[in-house]
Amino acid sequence: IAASVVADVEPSIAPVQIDQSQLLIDGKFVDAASGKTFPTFDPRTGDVIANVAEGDAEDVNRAVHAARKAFDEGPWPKMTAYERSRIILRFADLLEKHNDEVAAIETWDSGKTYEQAANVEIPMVVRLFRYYAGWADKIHGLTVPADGPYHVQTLHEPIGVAGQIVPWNFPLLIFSWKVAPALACGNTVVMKTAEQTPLSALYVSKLFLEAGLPPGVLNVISGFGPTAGAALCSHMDVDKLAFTGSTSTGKRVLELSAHSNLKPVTLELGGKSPFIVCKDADVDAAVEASHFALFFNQGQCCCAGSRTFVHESIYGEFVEKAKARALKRVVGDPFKNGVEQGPQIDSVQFEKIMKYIRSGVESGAQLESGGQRIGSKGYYIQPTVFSNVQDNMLIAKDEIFGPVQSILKFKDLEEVIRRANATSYGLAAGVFTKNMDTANTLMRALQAGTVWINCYDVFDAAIPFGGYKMSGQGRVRGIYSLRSYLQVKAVVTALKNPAW
Ligand code: TXE
Repeated sequence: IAASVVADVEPSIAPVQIDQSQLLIDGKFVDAASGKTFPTFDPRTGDVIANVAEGDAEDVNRAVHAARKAFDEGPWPKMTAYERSRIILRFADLLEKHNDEVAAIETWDSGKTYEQAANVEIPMVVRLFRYYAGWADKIHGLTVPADGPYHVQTLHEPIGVAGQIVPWNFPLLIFSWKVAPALACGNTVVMKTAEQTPLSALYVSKLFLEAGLPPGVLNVISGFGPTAGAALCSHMDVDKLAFTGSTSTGKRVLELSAHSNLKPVTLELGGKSPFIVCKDADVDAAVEASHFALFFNQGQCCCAGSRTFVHESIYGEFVEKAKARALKRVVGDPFKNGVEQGPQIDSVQFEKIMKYIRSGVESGAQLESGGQRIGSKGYYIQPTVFSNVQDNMLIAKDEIFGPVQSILKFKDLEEVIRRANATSYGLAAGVFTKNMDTANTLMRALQAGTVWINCYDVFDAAIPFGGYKMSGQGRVRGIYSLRSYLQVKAVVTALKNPAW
């Protein structure tokens, strides 16, 4: 089986100094109450980058207490919205200034390419904080024309202490999707980062303090899911939860909320998104977009286009071109220029992906390219393409979360709509066609929180993102995210003189 282009997978020198590894609680960097630490690893080698403080239930409790105080006693929700907005904008300016250092930390801790981190992700984080800073002083209620002699208005108030849990695939980007709207609305935050990637959030925590964020408004806990994460979900003083991660952990988060204080929960979970290439599509553009849709970020995307459905009339041509594109993909040290794909995050994900590749072969899919590990150090996997994939194969049903493209064949539109929707997920979908009627039919028929037409993975601070079905509840980004960080209070005042 042909393999892809391999750049140097030997690691280049680590470019930054890690000088923050403690927890952020109440405006101070502190050790865990237990004194414990845990290692975070370089996915290029499996070597330890740093030991960071390991927060658990006691630290979560301290952080929630600080966030509660900052919410109840102020100053955060009591500040003017304009002042809050200015602090968030100052933070965005500082982050922009430190873009390259933060990007280097992100690459080092997660294995994503430096070019992607420095030129796309960190600038998107800056943009997103500016977007929500702009909302802070534009959040207001309505005057409602109710029956009877009453003046009725709604107040849009912050909910309180927001508990937030993020994964490792886009550590700082997903952090921003959660922290920015929560702060803009006047909430305070306890953030639990992913145990694989704690470093970038700690780095930017310093910038928040430098920007003038008052103590307790943002607290950052590094630690593990079943300890720190679960403690946050079941805490009686947390008023709202936002989670991004696997569907099974998302269910656990809902259970913990139900068994404690019924705090509202927003969830952004897994996916098995269809990417549909119709017979009239521009094949070359569709090949490139479907390649990007699947292989971007080492295939570790919740919205990866992981079921490539191609019309039978162009199937052979498409498979050949998709294979050729995968063979050209440059895999190597993510710090090197021109590298498109770095290592997977860790040995657990690596083993999971290799198991799915074996399952694809065993179930009779045609392995067109890749399928093997690259090198003997770190977690590099060849860009892998399967053709002749059938709907009932595991590789067509489960979220692989790795560089494995599955190409399926379809005959007509009704059939592909039925098959595309025949999944418990519903995060995203891609459509490639030049026919407006086909695009309109698919756009309305697909059960997905985002439909990209003749494009894929277009993200913007203003575009809402989230899932249908078991891909989640609620939306991040855009105006829609504000709703989940606000309470609506109806105020009804009897009128003395209804004539006026
Ligand atoms: O996810 P988890 P994992 C999918 C992807 C991946 C699989 C497993 O398919 O292969 O999930 O990855 C915290 N209470 N996605 O194990 O467990 C955990 O510490 C509270 C898709 O990394 O969901 C981390 O901060 N929190 C996804 C976060 O949950 C708990 C991105 C995510 O970890 C917890 C990542 C608990 N009991 C994985 N257990 C996406 N939607 O993008 C764990 N956590």
